[in-house]
Amino acid sequence: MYNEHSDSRFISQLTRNTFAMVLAGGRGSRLMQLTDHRAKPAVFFAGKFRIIDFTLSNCVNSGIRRIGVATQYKAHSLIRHIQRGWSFLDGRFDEFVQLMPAQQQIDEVQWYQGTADAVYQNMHLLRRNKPDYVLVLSGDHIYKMDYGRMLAAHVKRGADMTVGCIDVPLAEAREFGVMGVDENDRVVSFLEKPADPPAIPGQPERALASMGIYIFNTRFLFEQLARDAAEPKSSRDFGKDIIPHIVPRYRVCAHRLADSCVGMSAGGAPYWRDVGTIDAYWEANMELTKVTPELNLYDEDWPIWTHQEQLPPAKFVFDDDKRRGEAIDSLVSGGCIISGSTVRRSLLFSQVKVHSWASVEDSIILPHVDIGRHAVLKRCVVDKNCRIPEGLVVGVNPDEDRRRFHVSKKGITLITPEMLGQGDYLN
Ligand code: ADQ
Ligand code: ADP
Repeated sequence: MYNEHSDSRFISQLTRNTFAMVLAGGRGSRLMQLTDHRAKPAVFFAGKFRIIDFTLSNCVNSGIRRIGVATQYKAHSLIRHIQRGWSFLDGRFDEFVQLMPAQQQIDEVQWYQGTADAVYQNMHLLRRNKPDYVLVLSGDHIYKMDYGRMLAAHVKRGADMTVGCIDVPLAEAREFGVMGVDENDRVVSFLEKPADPPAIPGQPERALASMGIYIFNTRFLFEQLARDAAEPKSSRDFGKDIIPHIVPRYRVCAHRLADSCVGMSAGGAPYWRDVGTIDAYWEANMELTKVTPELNLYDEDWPIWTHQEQLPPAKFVFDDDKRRGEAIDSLVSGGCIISGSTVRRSLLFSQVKVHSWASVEDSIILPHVDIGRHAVLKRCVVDKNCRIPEGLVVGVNPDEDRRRFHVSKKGITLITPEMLGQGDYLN
């Protein structure tokens, strides 16, 4: 019989015995110039966070507090963020976020190859922590999930490995690992990014996609990584090599996000976003300006932790000509000043200054941006540190925008300091 008390004791014991490995080394090149200088997990999101904060907060809120972050590509900004924002865990209780940069620990010829190699090369660190379970995560996605419930399901079902999954429209399934399951959600087939993905039986328009989240029994993981490392043809990737090998041979179970999702609205689909392109990034941020967004950032039971600078409150100024400085349907962070200008349906990260007569609409303005007088920004993503010149108009004439900036398929304009001739820090 279900007993709430013993069940939560059971889960907290599991989470305490788990080590989370967050893979944060991928390139994220479809975010264009936003990832020229920083890895995708370090990209800013939701007015004051970075993408990786969501995964790390899920760990901490789930009670998994031994966390490694494997970094590789353009890691400086990510490392700085983690050092500043994630050092609050208490080593006295054996809680930590540890950086694991690719350092040719095992193989002095190669950096991390695939995702499995990023874990394999850190096996000695994992071993030292003696966890019963290893939770492999990606630092690339936005969602709120209680990993404790996934761990409980993994253990109760006696699985060697459990894969987190979500059902997606069949047309989008090609970008994912796609699974087939039996009536007990045991995984019976796995195809990495198939050209012709199989549908869920009885649901011809949907497919079961891997979220790239895996729980392994530690010993089993070590055995599989060592076996794969001796395989000359392997690309050392979980999706391409490890999972297809183990599915027919061992007990691999699927766990649906809907069963562990936090704060899902009644009847709603679980929230999970890969903000991998400028359009997806813009849409997911814009969604937060709606009256009731799908992603609730205001849930006190599931706080999103981040690095936060000490800044004065946002300020809204009636300028000398009695023009109101206002922001409507917008998220405005600390240190911003909106003076005699209008901001609509936009997100202003910290220390953004909007000067008189300027207008900002449907835009994402990253930290430390200065928007000059009479500037007009519509459907833009403005990168950190840009100084928008007086009178610049963007989002009105697409051909003109395309000459100076990057314009996405859906017509979102990305503006970076380099595009404005401000790329050199000495200027
Ligand atoms: P992809 O999204 O293509 O597929 P991949 O590029 O392998 O995944 O990256 C997964 C995660 O690992 C990302 O967070 C990335 O930053 C990180 N990463 C990639 N290479 C790395 C390296 N060498 N070192 C450190 N970190 C690295 C995967 C699965 C699919 C699944 C999708 C879900 O293979 O089966 O459907 O994730 O998004
Ligand atoms: P973040 O807060 O993400 O670090 P920045 O825009 O300040 O944002 O910098 C991102 C990263 O890129 C940092 O590691 C910074 O040192 C580096 N960087 C920024 N601009 C340049 C540039 N023009 N050339 C080389 N590296 C840069």
